[in-house]
Amino acid sequence: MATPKDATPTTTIGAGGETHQTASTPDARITTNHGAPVSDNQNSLKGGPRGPTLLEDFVLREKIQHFDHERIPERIVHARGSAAHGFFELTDSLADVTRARVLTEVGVKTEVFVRFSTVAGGAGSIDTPRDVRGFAVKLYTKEGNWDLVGNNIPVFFIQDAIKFPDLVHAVKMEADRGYPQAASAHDTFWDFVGLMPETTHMVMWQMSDRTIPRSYRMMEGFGVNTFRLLDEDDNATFVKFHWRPRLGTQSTCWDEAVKIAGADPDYHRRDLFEAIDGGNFPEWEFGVQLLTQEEADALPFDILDATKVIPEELVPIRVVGRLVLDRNPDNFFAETEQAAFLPTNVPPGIDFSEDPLLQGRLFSYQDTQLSRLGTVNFHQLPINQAKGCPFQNFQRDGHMQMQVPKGRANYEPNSLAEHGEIGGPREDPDGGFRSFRQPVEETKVRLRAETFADHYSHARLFYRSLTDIEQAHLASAMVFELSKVVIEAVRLRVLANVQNVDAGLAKRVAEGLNMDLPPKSKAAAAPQDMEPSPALRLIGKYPDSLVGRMVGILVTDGADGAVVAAVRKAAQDAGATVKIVAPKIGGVTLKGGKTLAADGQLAGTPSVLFDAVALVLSEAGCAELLGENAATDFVANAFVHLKAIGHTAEAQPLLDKAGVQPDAGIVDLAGGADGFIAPASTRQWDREPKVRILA
Ligand code: HDE
Repeated sequence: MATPKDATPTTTIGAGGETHQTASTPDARITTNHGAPVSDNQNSLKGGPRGPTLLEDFVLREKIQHFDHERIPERIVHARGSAAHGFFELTDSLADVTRARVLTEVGVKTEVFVRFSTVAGGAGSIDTPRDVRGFAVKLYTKEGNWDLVGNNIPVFFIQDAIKFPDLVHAVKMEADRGYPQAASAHDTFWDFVGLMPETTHMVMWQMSDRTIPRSYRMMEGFGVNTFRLLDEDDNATFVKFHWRPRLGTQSTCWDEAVKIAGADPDYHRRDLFEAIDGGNFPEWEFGVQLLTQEEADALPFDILDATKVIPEELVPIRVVGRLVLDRNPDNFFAETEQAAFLPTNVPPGIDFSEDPLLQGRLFSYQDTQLSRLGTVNFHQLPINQAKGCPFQNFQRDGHMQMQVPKGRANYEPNSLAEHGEIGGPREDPDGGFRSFRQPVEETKVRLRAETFADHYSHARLFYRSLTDIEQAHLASAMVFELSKVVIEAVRLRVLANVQNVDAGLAKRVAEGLNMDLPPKSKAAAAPQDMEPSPALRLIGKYPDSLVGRMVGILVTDGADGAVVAAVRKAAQDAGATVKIVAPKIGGVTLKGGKTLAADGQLAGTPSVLFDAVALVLSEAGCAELLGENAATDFVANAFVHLKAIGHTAEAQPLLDKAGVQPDAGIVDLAGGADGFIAPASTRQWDREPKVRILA
C-alpha cells in the first residue's frame, strides 16, 4: 500500500455526520490484536446505516471481548497498592556471611521494582485507612530475582501460617453485610484478636501511629520473618532485613487520615508518583541484623516466632546498602498490577528459616498467582522476568507461553548436544541455590513450640518504649476501634488480654470506653519486663525536617506577593514542595496588580493535604473568606492536626473564627518567613491536649 511517510491525519465523516481525526501513517495505525489494520474505529459494521450490527464484525467483537476481560482478580490481601522502579546499591559487602552477589558486590546497582500497599481493603479502596502497609521489593539480581516481601511493621499477627485465612477473613468486610471496607474497627476482627492472644504484639503496632503513615516515602520497611544468609561453605547466619527512609518517618493524625480519605483517596499513590515525577527520588537505607545460632539461642525469645521483634539495642542494624526509587511505571496494570512477588525468590546465599509463618508463605505466593494471573507462565510477564540473568529450564507449554523454545530437548539429562543439536541447560552444583543443611529428623506433630508461648512481653516492650504522646494515640486508637465493636463480650475479652500488656493501658482504654475493667486473662507464659527500646518510637527517632513534605499557601485577591514569594522560597529551600491554594482555580490578582496562578481551589484542596500552611490574605480577601466554610475548615483543621500556620496580620479574623489559639506553631509572617520553617518541620505536639481528649 503506498501511503506517504509524512502523511498528515485525514478526516473521516462518521455515520452521524461528526468528524474524527484518523492518522494514516503506517506505524501509527490501529490494528486488531492479530495485526490487521483497522479502517474505522468509530462505527461498528451494520446492515445499513440504521440496521442491525453484524456478527461478522470481528473488529468490534475482539475489542469488546478484550474490554470485558480487562480486570483480573485482585490480590486477596494487599489489593490496593502502587509501585515504582529504581535501584539497590550495595555500600558495604556482606561477603563475610553470604555468597549472594547482590550482597557482596559493592557499588553494583541492581534494578528493583517496589510495590507499597494497604492490606485489608480492595483495589478501589482508600489510601489512608488504619492498616499495615506492604513494602514488597523485587531485586532483579544477576542470580535470579530476590523478592523481599515485607511490611512497614517488623512483626506479624500470627505465628503459624495455618491461621492466615482466619485472620484475613476476620479483618476484611464481614461476610454477610460486605462492610466495613478497609477497616479493622469491627466485631469480627476484634473477636479474632481477643481469642488469639498471639496477635497482641502486632495489635499494639497496628494501633500505633505506624499504621497511618504520612507517605509511602516516609515508612520503615521490614522483612519480618527471620531468614538465613549462607557463605561459600554454606555456614549460616540468621538475618532480619530493614529499610530505613532517608526522609524519616512521619504519620498523620487519625482525624486527618479520615479526612484525607475524602479529600484525596489516592493520597499515597499520588504522593509517590508526584515525588518521583518531580525528581524527588525517595531513598531508604538497607540494613541487616545478623546473629549466629548461639546468639539466637541466648535471646529470651524465639527468633522463629514472627510475633517477636529483635530490639536494635540488642542486635544493632548494620547498614550495607541503599534503595532509590527514580522511575514511575509506564503502565499501572502491566507493571504494578501484574507484579507477582514470591518470598521463594531468593538468590544462592540467602535461605529461609523454619519460622512456621514463613514456611507457609513459601507455598502461598506462587499458588495465588495462578488464580490472579491465570497461568504458570506469569514469570514471563515483563515485570516478573528475571532481568539480571536469563531463566532457562525444561519447563514447557502452559497457558500464555510467550517463548518459542528451539530444538527437541525438553528433558534432562539428554545427550543431544553431542549430536550437534541443542542440548539445553544443566544444573550447577557449585553456583546453584543450595539449602542450609538443617537436620530435620523429628516426630511429626501439630504443635506450637513452647518457646512461642509468651504473647505479652513484646507487646509490653513496644507500648512501654513509646513516647507519652504515642502511648496516648495508641490508647485512643484502641478506644476508637473497640467503640465500633458491638458485642460487649468481645470488648471485654480484649481488655482482659491487654491487662497482661500494661495495667495502665488497660485502664485508659476501659475508661475511654466507660467500661469496668475485667480481670486479667490467664497468660500462657508470664510476661517479662524487657529494657525499653527507643528505636521503636516514631517521635524523636528521626530529625524534624521539611524535606519531601508539602506546604500550602492560601492566598486571596490583594494579597502581598512579596510575602508569598518569601514563604515559597524559605519552604523550598528547606526541601518542601509548595502549592498555592486560592478561592478560585484561575488564581488571584495580587496587591500591585500581578496575577498569581493557583495549584488548587480552596474547596477541593483542604489543609489535610499539607504538612504546614501559610495564610497570605488581604483584608478584603479575609473578610470574604469568613463566609466560606472551606476557609474556616482549612484553618481549623490545620490547627487541630497540629500543623504550623504562618499568617499575615490581615488573616487574624479567620484565625479567630477557626478557634486558633496562639502557640509556637502560629507564626506571624511579619517577622519574616524563616521563623515559619522550624515549626513547619514538625507537629506541634504541645497543642494536642488543647484540641483533643485522648485516652
Ligand atoms: Fe503476604 N500474601 N502472606 N504477608 N504479603 C500476599 O500474595 C500470605 C505475610 C505481603 O505487593 C499474597 O501475590 C500468607 C507477612 C505483601 O504484590 C498471598 C501469610 C508479610 C504482599 C499472601 C502472609 C506479608 C503480600 C496475596 C502468612 C510481611 C503484597 C497476593 C503465612 C513480611 C505483595 C500475592 C505485592 C501478598 C499470603 C503473611 C507481606 C495470598 C499465607 C508476614 C507486602 O500469597
